[in-house]
Amino acid sequence: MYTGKETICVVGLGYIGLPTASLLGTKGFHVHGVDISKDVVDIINQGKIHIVEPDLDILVKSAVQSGKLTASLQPTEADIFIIAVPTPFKDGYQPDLSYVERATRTIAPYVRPGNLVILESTSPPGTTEEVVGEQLRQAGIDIDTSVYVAHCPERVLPGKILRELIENDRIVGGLNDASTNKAVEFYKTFINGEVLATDARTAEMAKLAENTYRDINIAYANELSMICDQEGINVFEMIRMANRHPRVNILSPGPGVGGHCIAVDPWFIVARAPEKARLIRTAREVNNYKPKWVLERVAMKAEKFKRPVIGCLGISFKADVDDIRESPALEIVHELMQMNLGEVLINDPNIKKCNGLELIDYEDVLERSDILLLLVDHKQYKKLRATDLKEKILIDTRGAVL
Ligand code: SAJ
Repeated sequence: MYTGKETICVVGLGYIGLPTASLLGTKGFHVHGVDISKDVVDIINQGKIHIVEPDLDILVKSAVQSGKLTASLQPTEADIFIIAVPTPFKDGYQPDLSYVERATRTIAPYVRPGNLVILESTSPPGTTEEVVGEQLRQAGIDIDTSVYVAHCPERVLPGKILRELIENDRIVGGLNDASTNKAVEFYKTFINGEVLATDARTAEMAKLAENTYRDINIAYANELSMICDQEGINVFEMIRMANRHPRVNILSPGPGVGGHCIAVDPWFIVARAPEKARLIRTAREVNNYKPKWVLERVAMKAEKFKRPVIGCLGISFKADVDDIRESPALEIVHELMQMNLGEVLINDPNIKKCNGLELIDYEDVLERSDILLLLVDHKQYKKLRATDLKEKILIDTRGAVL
């Protein structure tokens, strides 16, 4: 039985690993976090954070100050190991599982009989067994009788991570029943949601299916937005109307789909079943096309000016975060600069620096732009009113301005 006083080694201190590690630290566990970046390790050991997420700073500070959370470049022995490293895709949209493989190899020398090893990274079906299990096996560990190995996909929404980490139901799937039971027991010590038991492959696929469900629904909204534009219909108003039907809930169009999850995970299904995953692939293609469509709109509007000032509002992948991974807004900004239609001004209230881009004050962008291109519905931008913009042209990809 887990008492809540065990030692836990969390590998990967990013958007999932750090909130999980600090939460467990404040729940009484002794947590040791591991990351390959010395900067990240140093920042955390000072009780500070390297990402933007509401209230995470308070949690990390409290866990570090109480001595329950430490970080380093190397793992330590522990009762439970949690792997929370990235699973991006590489060329040809094939899953890149090298981080999971490397993380497992790094912890293997520290894993002892009776330990529980959990993979939280979103992974294609079979990864827990074929990558984590296999690496442990190669290190001489008997994964059938000596240790417990399970997958428990993270499901938290950036921007609401701390609440969802506790409240969301969790799916737990072990490589065998004993592993499933052990992992279920662990999650029950700190989660208020239900902990649902299954096998590792089902847990892996369920997570991919959740994000793919959202991607397909956003693709529908994005496709509607392009059709409505052609028909002279305000898509946001139309969706508000349609959603008054009791069984309809159309999502919001935007400049495309970004982030390290929804824009990536459907490809893991396509990679496993390229012939069968036709709807899933098409939804990805629709969402990937949307930034190009937005750029065409900007180019059309720019024709009215000699050399317009184009003000871009937001570069993160979604509202109220600082995360730019796979951001369609950033893709659009980069492309706009290449197109050289005019002067490009950029603001993002959550980002001060971004590889070579100059970000300036929101007021400056508002003041100087001929065309305002709203790419992210950050809360600061939602206060804008169309009537305040006078003769400026507004391209509102998110329907944020009333
Ligand atoms: N988006 C739209 N329209 C919408 C909703 C989202 O264009 O109506 C865009 C966003 O702007 C963003 C992208 O989609 O560019 C993804 O944003 P998101 O808020 O839908 O999702 P993520 O990537 O922040 O988090 C998702 C969540 N998955 C689901 O909601 C099914 C989260 O629960 C997962 O834990 C996370 O992926 C993950 O880590 O896998």
